[in-house]
Amino acid sequence: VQQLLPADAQQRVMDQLYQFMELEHLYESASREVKTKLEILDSEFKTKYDHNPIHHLEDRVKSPQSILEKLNRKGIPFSCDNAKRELNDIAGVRVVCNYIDDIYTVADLLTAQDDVKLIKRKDYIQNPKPNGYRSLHLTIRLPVFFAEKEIHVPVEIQLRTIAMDFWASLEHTIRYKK
Ligand code: 0O2
Repeated sequence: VQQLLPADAQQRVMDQLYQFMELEHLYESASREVKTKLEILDSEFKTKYDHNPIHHLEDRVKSPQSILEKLNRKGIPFSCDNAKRELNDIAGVRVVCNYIDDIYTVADLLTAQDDVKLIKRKDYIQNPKPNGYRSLHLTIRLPVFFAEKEIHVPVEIQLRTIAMDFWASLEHTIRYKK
């Protein structure tokens, strides 16, 4: 960067990089909060009923490339501020459950918590997509406490059974290969 760019451009690149690191930390922190809530629910069920509703959890923060593509699709200029303002799926948690009933139990218990605000709910289990995709999608917003501020961060949660997850992974691979 030092050799190729003039000083002011270098500074802009460094500012962007720093903003992206902050953004990544913000959404990773929110994912961790959500995963902890889910792990607590799961372990409570194990203790009380000898049953784990959750088979496993996965999480990811959208890559800069995916953020760029999604903003482009929406016709919005690429910036961290625009990404934070316009995208609710930068942080994503996938909850793979054992049974369909577990999905709705976990979703209801999570969204009933005082600090969790439900923004959007799409039920692709009751109403599968034409290609057969099934999952329950929730977009929630929850507070994350940092040294100097509290930020309410959106997280997209996909809940599905092991079978639905297997199907979605295969379909995703086939679509990607095409
Ligand atoms: P990635 O890399 O998985 O994050 P909206 O956000 O409401 O404006 P969008 O993004 O179409 O519109 O929302 P939707 O329908 O809730 O889908 C969001 C995510 O669900 C996708 O994220 C996929 O992860 C998953 N998904 C949705 N439809 C399908 C499908 O037909 N097949 C598979 N395998 N997954 C699906 P991204 O952003 O596409 O990518």
